[in-house]
Amino acid sequence: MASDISSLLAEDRPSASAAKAARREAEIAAFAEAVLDGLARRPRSIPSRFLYDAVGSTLFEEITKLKEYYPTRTETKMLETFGAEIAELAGDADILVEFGSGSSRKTSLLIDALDALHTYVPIDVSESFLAEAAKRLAAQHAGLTVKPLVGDFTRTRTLIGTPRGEKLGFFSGSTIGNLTHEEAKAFLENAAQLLGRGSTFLIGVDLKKSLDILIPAYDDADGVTAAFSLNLLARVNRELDGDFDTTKFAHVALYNADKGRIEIYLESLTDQKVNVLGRGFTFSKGERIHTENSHKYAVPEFQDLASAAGWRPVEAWTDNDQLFSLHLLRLD
Ligand code: SAH
Ligand code: AVI
Repeated sequence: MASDISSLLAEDRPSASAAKAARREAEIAAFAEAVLDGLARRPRSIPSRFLYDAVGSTLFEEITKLKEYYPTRTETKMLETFGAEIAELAGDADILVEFGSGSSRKTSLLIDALDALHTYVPIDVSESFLAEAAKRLAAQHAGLTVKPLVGDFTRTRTLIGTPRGEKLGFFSGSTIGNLTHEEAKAFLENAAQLLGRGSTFLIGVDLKKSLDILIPAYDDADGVTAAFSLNLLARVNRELDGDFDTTKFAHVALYNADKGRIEIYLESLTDQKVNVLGRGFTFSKGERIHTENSHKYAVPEFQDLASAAGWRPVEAWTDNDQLFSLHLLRLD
């Protein structure tokens, strides 16, 4: 990203296409640095935010519809059930700021429940997907001002163009689980700066559970999650002049009980050499690239993390099957 965050509202100005091109160039440079560094280090790893280009965002939407992937339908049902209670506790919030908004589909439930709301600020790194979702939300909710911001939510330092007002933050889908505990704490501290004193923050957090449920959610029978992971290598080929043969890597999802997280890897199926931006990388059969973590939390464990970052836990809801949790936090 050229700066921490950019407003898609700039699209209305004549310099819009130049700003968009600059953002794209900066994002490709960041991707190149992450891939070249990540493939050179041991163990090899590439940060999960690069999974979300236009193709990756579309594949993630497919994941949310899988029978094995319980988080989206569970959280949606919880927002339907507890929406009024959440709105009551969020008080007079008139600005909703969503981190990693994706399709914003669940957000409509929250928007409908919040009477005083006039502005919605979705933040996402996946630019074209964000622009489409913002347009759809504005069309669905008459009178709501939608101000999309494109960028990395771990590096967002200001909410440019956002009016003053009482803010409710929203971080859905357990995307906070894609951050390590240290990264999640730093994210929550930064969000406190962005949202300000008196604000509330609603966070969807996946619960620890049996591996019979957890593993298929990250390794589905139809191979949609595998396609989502492998798109990272296809993205390297598209954007960084790479020559990965995606049929020679396999998606691997395993649970690390010590760290309480699903870990996702791309594993080389053979000895091979791959080129990226003119640099060669050799892979032995079985060698892996770590592409994602998805941390799972018990309710008190997440409340402790939030408290350590300066947020006061106000309420936590879980579904009847104890699959997922919603946390409401306040910044006093
Ligand atoms: N909240 C939605 C989408 C979850 S998928 C839901 O619950 O269904 C995760 C979303 O976060 C994607 O849209 C992805 O593009 C975005 N994302 C991931 N890492 C990001 C980062 N570091 N900065 C900004 N957006 C990020
Ligand atoms: C976006 N995030 C919360 C998803 C998760 O469950 O960790 C990403 C995902 N990766 C594979 N499947 C889903």
